[in-house]
Amino acid sequence: MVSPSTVSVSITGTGLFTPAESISNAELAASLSASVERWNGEHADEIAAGTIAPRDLPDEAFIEKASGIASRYVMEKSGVLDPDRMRPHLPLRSEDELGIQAEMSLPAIHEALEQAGRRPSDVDAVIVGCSNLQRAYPAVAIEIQNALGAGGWAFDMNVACSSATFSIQNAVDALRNGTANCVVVVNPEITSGHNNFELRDHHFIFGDACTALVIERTDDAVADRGGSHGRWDVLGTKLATQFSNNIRNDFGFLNGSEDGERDEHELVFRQNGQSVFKEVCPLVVKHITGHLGEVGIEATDVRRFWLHQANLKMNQLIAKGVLGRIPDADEAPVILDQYANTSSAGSVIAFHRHRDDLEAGDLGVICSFGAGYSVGSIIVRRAN
Ligand code: CO8
Repeated sequence: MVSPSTVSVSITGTGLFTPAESISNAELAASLSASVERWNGEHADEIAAGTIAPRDLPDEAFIEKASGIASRYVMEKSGVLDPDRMRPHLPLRSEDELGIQAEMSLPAIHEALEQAGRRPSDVDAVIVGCSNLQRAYPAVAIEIQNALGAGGWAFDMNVACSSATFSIQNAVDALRNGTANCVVVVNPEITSGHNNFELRDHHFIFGDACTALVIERTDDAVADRGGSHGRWDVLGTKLATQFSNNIRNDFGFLNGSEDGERDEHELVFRQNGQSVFKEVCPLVVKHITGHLGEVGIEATDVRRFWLHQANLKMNQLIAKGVLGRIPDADEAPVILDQYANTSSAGSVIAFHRHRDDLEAGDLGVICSFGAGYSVGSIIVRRAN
């Protein structure tokens, strides 16, 4: 019997769904400013008496300077920009209608399957990995499996921003163990549903998108051979977690049963951004350097890093720690200027959009990092 660890596995296709609507920093700052100014006006007496502090206004220029983000896509824009609402309008759907996360997953999956030269009926495993799921059950992955007409099994999983790389590891394990033959990993991130658009520290960070990958045993791959997207052999996967409260969202199934009052800001995304920046960067440098060492690859031999897309300076610092110098956009492509932080989808969007120019034999690293803390790296080599 072939040992599972010697079975070669490849990424044979990727897909991306980008929502139709986009919000610029200027639009976002204007809507939050209107909300803050009204709040300060309503509390003018207390502010004048010094019993409460005025709320600070957002600054459009700060956003791009601090993060590298210029705009973000969202599933629904008018609700996010409405100072009376500050969250998307997502019409309630009946049980007979396709759910919104399944709906955004299907185009991304179909694109990935087309690249892989596969039909939906070839799929025998679907893993949904994303930072927030629209319901407890039935699993969104099973709904997608049904809508695709796929066989096998499906499940949902959540490791926040690292959900895609952790899903890829699960797919690779299933293929090596022989429990699946053609796995779809899909990351439907509707971050606008659980971002906090009411606080200037958080309102600009996230955007919506969905990515998909098809992963198969290398010997089974039919896409190719020499197609512009290439077959990408997985040389190694490595995951790590380390507990931290610096990125949290306490929304959950037990909220209704909890005795005691919660601050409503605890039930959406919140973080201590500076601490995350300081603590996660060295963690990721150590992780990638260690993983490359285990696989026997010099960092300088890596042609491209498709890093998690949260903050431009963070990515430059991480790549500098690994390479010894700040990389150019060709070595570590940036998509967060246009997409913002799309949680688990970010590094896969970078891989999807910036890999066709690489040549057979070129090496790359897909790497995610975020809440948990969690870090995941996938080392790949272009095969054709
Ligand atoms: N406009 C004007 N001023 C602002 C704004 C704004 N929009 N935002 C903050 N400021 C102010 C602050 O209030 C602060 O003011 P003061 O000095 O008076 O207190 C000042 O600017 C400086 O603020 P910071 O110190 O916070 O600024 P930084 O330079 O640290 O930049 C960043 C903030 C950009 C957030 C930066 O810290 C960062 O990117 N850190 C890394 C964060 C990160 O990678 N997090 C990972 C999160 S992703 C994840 O894992 C969660 C997945 C779940 C998905 C959730 C979807 C909703």
